[in-house]
Amino acid sequence: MACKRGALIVLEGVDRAGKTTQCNKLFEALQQSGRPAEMMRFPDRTTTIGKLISAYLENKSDLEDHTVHLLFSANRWEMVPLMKKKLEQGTTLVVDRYAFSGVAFTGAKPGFCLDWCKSPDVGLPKPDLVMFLQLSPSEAALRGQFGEERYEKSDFQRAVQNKFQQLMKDRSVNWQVIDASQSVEDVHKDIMNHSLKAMTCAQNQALAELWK
Ligand code: ADP
Ligand code: 2DT
Repeated sequence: MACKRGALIVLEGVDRAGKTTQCNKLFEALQQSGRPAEMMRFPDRTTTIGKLISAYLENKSDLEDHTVHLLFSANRWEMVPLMKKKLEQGTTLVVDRYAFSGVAFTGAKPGFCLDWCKSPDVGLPKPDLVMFLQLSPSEAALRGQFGEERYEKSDFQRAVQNKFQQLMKDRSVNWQVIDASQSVEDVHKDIMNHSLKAMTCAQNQALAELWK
């Protein structure tokens, strides 16, 4: 029999919720317990498409809103063959942002509906678990100022948070809300518990397609 597949685990949340901190901790904990794991993040700024996105986020270039949305999606699709290969080999992927950030950020711009925003990502590998790190804007502010990048403004972040709330109503996705105001260790414990469960379920299920 082929080896059991790895799980696709995504962390989402507002700016400074602790996504990167927790992706690192989950990845390390899985590796240390002998479970094959790798980390990924979107946007992946290292590819040709990712470099266009990075320049846009750093305000070094301007791109039309639909165009940049499609580039973010293309930046995920270009990784799909590698993601599928790793998952089939039994490696669990811990992913910092995915299509949900894509929809929430573009959907927060005027004139965009969620259905249009979702469509280019329909059919991507469906995560076995999406954890939303929930943190209020006031608590996020205690963790430092916004950086200099394009979307790092409080009004826009509030609109993004609303879009995430809409996306989380979708029961076809395994959303788990995590209280990100806890200590780093306590957040990690919650994340580890949900992840181990999802990894066990994933072993006996074929990889599904997102929003299909
Ligand atoms: P994100 O990737 O969601 O933007 P980061 O992991 O980069 O968030 O964390 C943002 C800041 O908050 C960092 O300075 C990090 O050390 C700090 N931080 C992360 N998690 C916690 C926590 N649970 N409690 C307090 N500070 C935290
Ligand atoms: P970080 O690299 O700091 O996470 O910021 N974004 C992300 C989108 O607008 N669309 C997407 O599809 C994705 C994955 C969120 C990246 C910024 O880009 C936004 C913040």
